[in-house]
Amino acid sequence: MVAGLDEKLEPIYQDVLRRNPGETEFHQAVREVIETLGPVLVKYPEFAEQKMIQRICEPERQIIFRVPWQDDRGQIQINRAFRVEFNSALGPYKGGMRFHPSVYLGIIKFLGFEQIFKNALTGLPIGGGKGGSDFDPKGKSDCEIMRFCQSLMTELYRHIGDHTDVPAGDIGVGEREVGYLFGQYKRITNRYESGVMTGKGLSWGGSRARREATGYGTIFFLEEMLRVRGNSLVGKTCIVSGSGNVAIYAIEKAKALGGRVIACSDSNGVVVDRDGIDLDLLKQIKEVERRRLTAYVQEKTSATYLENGCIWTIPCQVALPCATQNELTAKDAKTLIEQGCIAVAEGANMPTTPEGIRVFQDAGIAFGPGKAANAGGVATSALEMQQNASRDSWTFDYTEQRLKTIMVAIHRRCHETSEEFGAPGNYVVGANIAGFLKVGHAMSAMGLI
Ligand code: NDP
Ligand code: 2IT
Repeated sequence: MVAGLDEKLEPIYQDVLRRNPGETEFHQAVREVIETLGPVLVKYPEFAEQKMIQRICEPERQIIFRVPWQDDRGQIQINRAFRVEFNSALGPYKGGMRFHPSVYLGIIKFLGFEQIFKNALTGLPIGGGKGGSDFDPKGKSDCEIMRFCQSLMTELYRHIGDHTDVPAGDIGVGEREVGYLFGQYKRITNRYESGVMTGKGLSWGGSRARREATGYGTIFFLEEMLRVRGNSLVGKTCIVSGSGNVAIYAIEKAKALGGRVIACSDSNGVVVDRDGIDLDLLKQIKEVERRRLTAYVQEKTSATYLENGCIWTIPCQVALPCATQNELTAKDAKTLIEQGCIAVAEGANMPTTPEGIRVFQDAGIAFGPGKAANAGGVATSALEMQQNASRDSWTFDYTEQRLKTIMVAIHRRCHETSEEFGAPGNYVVGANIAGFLKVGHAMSAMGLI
């Protein structure tokens, strides 16, 4: 018996454990959602009869395939790739592709599961899915990346489509990889089907503000959490983990709204710049030169590098985990609070451990869970699909304004739902229940699917 689950929910969770052995991240994501659904079954007993939670925990379809490719030395390499098409009640499966050596089925299923609720919260017509591969892009040449992407798409193309499943980027997959994937799709199918992938380049069907969207959206959500507490970002010291797509644009918007961002990181270490992170330099190193963060301290004397350091030991008022899952533990949460942290918004997916979340919530600090706070990326992907469907292209300002409106609405929906279900200000409860209700009602209307 696991503590914290009531008698109706416990067997559902035990069944998920039994049916999906070894997939610890998936178990964690499911548990975090199920834990909050007790009051939903009281208010909507039909969901229990319809076995709605059990149905949502089982992916509609899971695809696992071999990706053979040749490296620059002519050696044959074999990777494994996944696409988990989790739920299409609200629209085509939608979610990114992750290339990282840690990828296995349990990671893709946790991400796909989170994506169902996140996408529902956006209010846009997108279902939930996720994919990826255990391919490690680090140290690979451009040609190797291209050959790998082409081989992967040679299998994946038959499973996706603008009304079926629409992949995008995630860790290790950005505009370059989306380009190689989309190019191969177009070549195999002989169709310029723009809406089959998002995160495309601006000259070939991409949306303005998509690159910025996840990071910007996280800061818009943070601002709303601070606003309802009579506070703002102005003058706040912020730290951001990671230095990839989400981290860079979270830093950009936090600075634009008056925050002082003094630290960021990668998987090898932490940079602290007492003058504030130099965004032009960071973009040059990460987006243009694709180098490690150590290059930053070689250029800036105001910066120090903590090799293998933990970013959460740096005193701040706002913490923004934007790297990866389970990167912020209960110990880190306690350190942050002791040193004055008042707000946390998750740019990454599931970066805070369940124990860490409990520490934040017990201390009453503003905590924005990833499925709400980082929904701006996928929301802007849905706006990219809209532009593709109407063969249109919007301005940056208009697209950013749409993104902001969506993030404010997500915050409001989570806040109102947390109050309605007896946990005011608990955005974990609000996000899980609001997302679940939207998907549950749609599935219910469509019969036994
Ligand atoms: P990127 O590949 O652009 O950047 C990832 C960053 O996180 C890098 O700095 C990387 O460091 C660091 N990182 C990755 N894995 C680890 C690890 N195991 N330990 C420590 N650091 C790590 O990815 P994104 O910025 O796109 O994604 C970051 C997070 O945001 C992920 O959780 C992703 O799922 C989530 N997300 C992304 C969205 C998007 O639109 N891109 C949308 C919503 C959520 P290093 O270079 O050393 O590996
Ligand atoms: O986790 C996420 O929401 C993403 N990686 C973005 C997905 C998308 O389809 O834009």
